[in-house]
Amino acid sequence: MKKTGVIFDLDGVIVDTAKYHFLAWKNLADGLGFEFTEQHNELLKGVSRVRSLEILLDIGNVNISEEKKQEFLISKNEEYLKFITKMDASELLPGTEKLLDILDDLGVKYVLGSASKNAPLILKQVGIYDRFAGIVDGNSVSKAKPDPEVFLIGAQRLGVKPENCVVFEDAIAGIEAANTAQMVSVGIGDKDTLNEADFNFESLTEINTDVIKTLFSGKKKKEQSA
Ligand code: B16
Ligand code: MG
Repeated sequence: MKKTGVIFDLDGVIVDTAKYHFLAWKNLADGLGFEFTEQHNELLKGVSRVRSLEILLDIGNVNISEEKKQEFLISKNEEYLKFITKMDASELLPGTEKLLDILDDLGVKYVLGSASKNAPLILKQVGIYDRFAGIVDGNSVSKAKPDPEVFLIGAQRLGVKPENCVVFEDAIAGIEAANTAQMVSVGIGDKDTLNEADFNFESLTEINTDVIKTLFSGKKKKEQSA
């Protein structure tokens, strides 16, 4: 049997940290005197911290020095950490642990492929850090999604060919990255938004052993329905 592996995105797939990013970014925008809404926050999903700040400053039409930007990146992360350090296993999104159990039973290894520099801390807080064969996060990559770098490094850590990797992602940029890496892309969330994915599910609760086998069959959704 071919060697297969799984790569998980973090925010939006395993945990919902977007709500904490929102509160921390909103705090910064409030201080700068402009409104930052939940709709604005959608633009930051799956995007790196630096790029998120640039988008936020554009929304507020704010021009500041590089030095000030560095200051804001630090203060936003300090605010975000106040929420993250209170997280526990109850914040795992439904179906996560069951899916990891299925993969363990099948002998399929999995790694994390996230833009977050806080990924190791978050996985420790929710109690699943030790289960991963590797962590590829915002500290290990030089190019952000939609560049495939994060997932290609993930495949290397797994020792699995890219085409035999399945990626679970909730962001358009992440699906694009997985597709460019020639991996099987699985969109978790709104299927209209993630219509470039090979397969779509509302949440990880829908993934059982049979589904996993289908994902690894290499037969993509679009080819199946053709
Ligand atoms: P940090 P993912 C992403 O996580 C978030 O979706 C995105 O909103 C955030 O800006 C990014 O991580 C960086 O996070 O500030 O903790 O380094 O979806 O790639 O797991
Ligand atoms: Mg995500």
